[in-house]
Amino acid sequence: MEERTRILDQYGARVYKNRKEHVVQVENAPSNQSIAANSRSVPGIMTNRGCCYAGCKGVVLGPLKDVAIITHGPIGCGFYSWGTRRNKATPVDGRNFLEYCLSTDLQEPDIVFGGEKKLKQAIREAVGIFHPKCVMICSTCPVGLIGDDIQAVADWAQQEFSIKCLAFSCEGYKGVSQSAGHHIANNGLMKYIVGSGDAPPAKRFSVNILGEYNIGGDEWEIARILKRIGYDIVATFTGNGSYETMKNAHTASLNLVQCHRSINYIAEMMKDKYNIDWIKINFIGLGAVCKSLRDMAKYFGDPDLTARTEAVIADELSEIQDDIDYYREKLKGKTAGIFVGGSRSHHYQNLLADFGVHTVIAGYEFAHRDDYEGRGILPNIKEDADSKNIEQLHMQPDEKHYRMIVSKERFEDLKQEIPLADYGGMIHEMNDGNMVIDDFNHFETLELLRLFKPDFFFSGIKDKYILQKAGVVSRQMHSYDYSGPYAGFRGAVNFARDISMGLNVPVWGYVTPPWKTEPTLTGRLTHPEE
Ligand code: CFM
Ligand code: HCA
Repeated sequence: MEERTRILDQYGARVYKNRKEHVVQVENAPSNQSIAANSRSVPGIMTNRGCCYAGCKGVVLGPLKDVAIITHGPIGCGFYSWGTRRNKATPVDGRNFLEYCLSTDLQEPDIVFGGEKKLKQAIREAVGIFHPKCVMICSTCPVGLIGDDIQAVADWAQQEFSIKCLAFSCEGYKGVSQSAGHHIANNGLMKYIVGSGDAPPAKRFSVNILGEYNIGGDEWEIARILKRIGYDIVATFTGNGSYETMKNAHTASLNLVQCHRSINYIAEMMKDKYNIDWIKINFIGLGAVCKSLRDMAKYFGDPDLTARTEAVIADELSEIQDDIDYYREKLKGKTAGIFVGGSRSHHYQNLLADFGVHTVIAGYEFAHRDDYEGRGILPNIKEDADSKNIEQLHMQPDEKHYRMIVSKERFEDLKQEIPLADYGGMIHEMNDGNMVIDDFNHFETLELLRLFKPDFFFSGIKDKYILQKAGVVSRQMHSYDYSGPYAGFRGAVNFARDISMGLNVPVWGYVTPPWKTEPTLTGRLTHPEE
């Protein structure tokens, strides 16, 4: 395949050997091609990946609005994870801890003499000021290197203040990316929080939303739709979520998995421990939302619920039909590239397709092979030293709360119809000639622009401005720049409006770059003897 060869041929032998496994060009779609993923980046390459702490504190735990999360480490890590992800939350009793960034601000003497004292002091202050019911400690790199016993400090805090205190050893260097941090966070929530509440079983049509982080308000829009149909949302992991609601997550009847990458561990563990099924849903894209709602209705198999689902879908679609037609006219036939962390590059292809935009290049920063190739590949994935480093929990059925929601036979029947405990991955849905790149880097990004000339390139802050300078419409698909929600019905219209604005705005025509009118360097040509 031409474009793949043209990119890879520019690498030296060693880098070529590594990268060729991570770069795939789709042939014979729907394709079963395999791809290398979740392995170490090539040293020295400008990867877009983040770290384990980012995945644990920044992504999974950070959105919990009633938990005082203390970043144990030098101040930079806490500061960088303060509000940048745009995960929003509705205050509880007028308070919302997301506004704050708590950190021990370790200094050199603490690195030399140990940081436990400072951590205890930070917890004392946090408890004194905020009176949280739950405190979480998240370690950054130096803490693991100096060996502070954060678990012992958490145990001390539980006794001292009669609160829940959890310690997460999510030092940045653990694993190969954010992904390790997701797993560590999932383990902690499952071990110490889920199931610790004593609420009675939730109503019949009750769900947890897993892997939805309320970026730009997505969860609010999803909850609006689900509530209209008549669902009860017990807990969301973790967008607009809370310690208080997560404690009773075991009472829900079904788990909905939006971001498979960051939360599949909890979905699986809740199945083993409580027998709660999970289905893969996608609330990004109109077709995807409708399909997800219908799949949920099939799971419950209740005629009234099914009728309400259809009525809400019809009503919501009719409300936005004019906008959809308008933006489709403006966008159809355009092409896009999308490179985000571990799930959106797939989800957003559905939304783009709703408006006639074809995704021609896509990839993830840190997804695993199952996110690309589907869960069928799981038995073939070999564990390496980096993945073995992260604890794998095995749950036993809970004596009190393990319950039958659908019979085994019905489960098997449903499995034929809806994505029950299954995810098909991204590659299968891409077309011939499309390129899929794992752990994409700066050089490859520029090559992709040159070779595919997409109208849109959706990625993150690390390359937003080089894309713009290259004259390509870029939108951050992590934070939605300053916009959102993009989920659900109304979110789809916001998305179409934003990207159509990017394409049709005349503003660039009014700007003359300075280098067009004045030289960036001035000099004088002289003869050496002068
Ligand atoms: Fe899941 Fe996410 Fe993503 Fe992710 Fe992320 Fe994010 Fe993302 Mo940024 S949890 S994998 S670790 S959908 S923070 S809300 S946008 S890279 S594609
Ligand atoms: C993270 C968070 C991030 C970064 C976004 C970006 C987010 O991975 O640490 O690089 O633009 O969504 O905020 O993915």
